Amino acid sequence: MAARQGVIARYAARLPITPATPRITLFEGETPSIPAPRLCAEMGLGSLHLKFEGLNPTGSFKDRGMVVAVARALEDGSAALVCASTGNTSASAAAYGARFGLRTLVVIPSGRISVGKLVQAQVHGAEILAIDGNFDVALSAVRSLAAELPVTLVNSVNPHRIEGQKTAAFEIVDDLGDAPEVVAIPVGNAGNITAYWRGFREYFAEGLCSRLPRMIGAQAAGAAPLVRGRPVADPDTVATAIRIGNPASWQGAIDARDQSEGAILAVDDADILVAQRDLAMVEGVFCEPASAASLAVLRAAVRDRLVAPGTAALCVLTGNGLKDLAVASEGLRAPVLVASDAASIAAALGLR
Ligand code: AN7
Repeated sequence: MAARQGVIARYAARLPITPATPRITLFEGETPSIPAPRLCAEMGLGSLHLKFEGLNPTGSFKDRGMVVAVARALEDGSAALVCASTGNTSASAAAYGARFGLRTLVVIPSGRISVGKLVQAQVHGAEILAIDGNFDVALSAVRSLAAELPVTLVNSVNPHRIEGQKTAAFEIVDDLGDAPEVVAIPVGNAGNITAYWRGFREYFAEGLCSRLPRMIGAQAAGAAPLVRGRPVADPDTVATAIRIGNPASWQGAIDARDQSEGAILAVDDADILVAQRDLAMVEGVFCEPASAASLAVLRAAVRDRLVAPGTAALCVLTGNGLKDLAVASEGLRAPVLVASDAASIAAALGLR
């Protein structure tokens, strides 16, 4: 295995960088596609891998696109990064801003991002404002702000974000030897499904994979504008990362769905939470609720026969489970208090 390089150095020839673009990195990307044999058997699939993006430096896939956006911002002499966020974009922007010397300005929907993500942005020194409105309102506000001021918008409407994120598709093919037949992926603002589809198409066009995957997108039932075919004014879901009612990359998601002969389906919060727990209990991988929507949608697609037995499938797990402990801890039993001697511990465990 070659030494870690990070997204820009590893895929420089396939990214929108110039000789003057600084080759920055926090060693993002190069995340594993982890085999999930027990969930694979449960669904009767041919293979199942989990692309665990929670292992990126700030714990989500956002770092792949952020490094490219920040490198270009530095090249352009920008003074600051600005974003709206459901949490992960702001955590990533704050880390890269801190490391590479740019102010980071964040607008979040008040009370609706996980504490872990908010604290990440805070510890990295971002300047954070909360609005009494949802992500869609916050994004609209920062788009207007960035149009008027010499700051760089680092939401996925920044095309360099999508370019960086497409490298996850390259890695899947590089690691597995070909594209999966089906890729299940959560969809919020729809930048990531757009990026994966672009990445697979670029590799396919160069003959680096023999097939294109069908893209199966997952939206939370209470925040499913792409499934309903119109924006949702008041999106709601336990998966706060994808609590988005009017995705910026709407057309990108529709193109990925239609060109790949895939689907975008709604999954209930209850099914998302069961999927999160199953991934942790059965495969040893702890992802955040939005990420678990990919397993929930794959299960639904298998059940509804959209995905046939024997298929080679992959779920994109976009963020780390440690991001949102409040949701994950609901319904868990507290540790039993015992005396500190071995006999008491053994007795409490039923070992004698
Ligand atoms: C864990 O951080 O929109 O469809 O502001 O954090 O590309 O938006 C996060 C989105 C999936 C959806 N999984 O990806 C933000 C933000 C996780 C996420 C998505 C997000 P897109």
